[in-house]
Amino acid sequence: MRKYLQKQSAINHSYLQLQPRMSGDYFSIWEGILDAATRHGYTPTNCNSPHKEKDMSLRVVIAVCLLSAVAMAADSRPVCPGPAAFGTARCHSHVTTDQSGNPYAAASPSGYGPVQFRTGYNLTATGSSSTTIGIVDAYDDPNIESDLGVYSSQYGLPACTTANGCFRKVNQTGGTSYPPKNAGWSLEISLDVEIAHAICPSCKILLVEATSNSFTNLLAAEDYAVGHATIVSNSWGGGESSGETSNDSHFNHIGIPITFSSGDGGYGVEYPAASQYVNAVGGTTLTLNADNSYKSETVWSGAGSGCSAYEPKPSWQHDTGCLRRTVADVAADADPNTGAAVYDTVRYQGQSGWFQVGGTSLASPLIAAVYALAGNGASTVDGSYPYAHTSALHDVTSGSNGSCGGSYLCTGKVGYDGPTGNGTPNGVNAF
Ligand SMILES: [Ca+2]
Repeated sequence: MRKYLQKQSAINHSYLQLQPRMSGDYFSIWEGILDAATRHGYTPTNCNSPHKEKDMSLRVVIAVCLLSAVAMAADSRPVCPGPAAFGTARCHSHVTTDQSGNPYAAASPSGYGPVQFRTGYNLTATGSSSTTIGIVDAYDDPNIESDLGVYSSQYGLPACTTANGCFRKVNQTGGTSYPPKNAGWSLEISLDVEIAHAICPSCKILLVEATSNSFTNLLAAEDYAVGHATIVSNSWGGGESSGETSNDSHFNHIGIPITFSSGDGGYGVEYPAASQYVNAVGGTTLTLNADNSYKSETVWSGAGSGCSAYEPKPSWQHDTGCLRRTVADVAADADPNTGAAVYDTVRYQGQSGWFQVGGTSLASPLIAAVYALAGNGASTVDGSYPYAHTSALHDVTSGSNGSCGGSYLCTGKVGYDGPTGNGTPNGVNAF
């Protein structure tokens, strides 16, 4: 659908005529097309009903619609520059862009909000104020607390502020002398914090800002987060290296689930998602019904997956395609086209306001917050729990994130597969 729209919009930037030929249950097909167009920012106008065209087969149906492309987001781009240089990490968020490839922001939200994610993933609990979701990112977002306030107001969520004890922002040693501001990482921080609050509105949030995107600083921030949070979410990574297992001690904390986004470059493995001690979170394209209930999911093409070159295989992984650790363990929505509405006023590429953001950077805080809702983290060992509770997950069985000879390592399959692990949340019982 997106490719079709983009192709058409290259011809006419303001309006395009949508005129698909349909057979079968054409009314529901037509409805689906209009729904997809709307989700991509088009406003359908001057539509007629599907009708059979006289000169063609009786099974062929024509319907016509003009779609206003005013609010269209054409594609997406990585928020952080990359690939990450050796010894550094990049954030894994992707933001939707306009026709010129620039990030697109608006005065009102576009993309999924709390109701969509919570209804879609069958999440009804609101969490506990004795649970703290730790979020580790690089650099400072000076506006995060006020931006979270706008997000909460927009969606009717409880306020989460320093004053009411819900929100806390610290540097990597727990102090309040913050690192330099960074626009890309600020968008990442907005995504992480707002999604954590959306999914677990009663939880506390601890944002730990590393001095830079070096592993040295990010791991220091990780240490602080693990010492002061119940669950820790991370949406960053870099290439694997032979010395990586020497950093694994930072993640070896039984009873504190640590989530890491699996990457945003498609088939391939990144660290720390590769660490045997973390929950590697892959990505999907999440489609919802009109009432926001779950409809379907496929592999998101950008999700990282595959065999680690260095990490030992955890005892709970039984797939046969990797001698060592396989990425991922679980997954959640990550496609920017079905991405989250994110409010960020730190001007990014000339834009501020409501962005639509995806990447496995969205999936990681989402899964961390589901762990928070489950309230069971202290009983879990690393990423093992979902492997023993797959009946409470949606199994993703289609889509691909690259070329691997059609194997489960880069292809959605029945049961475990690389890009989505054991699947996505269907309630909290797998966490
Ligand atoms: Ca699967």
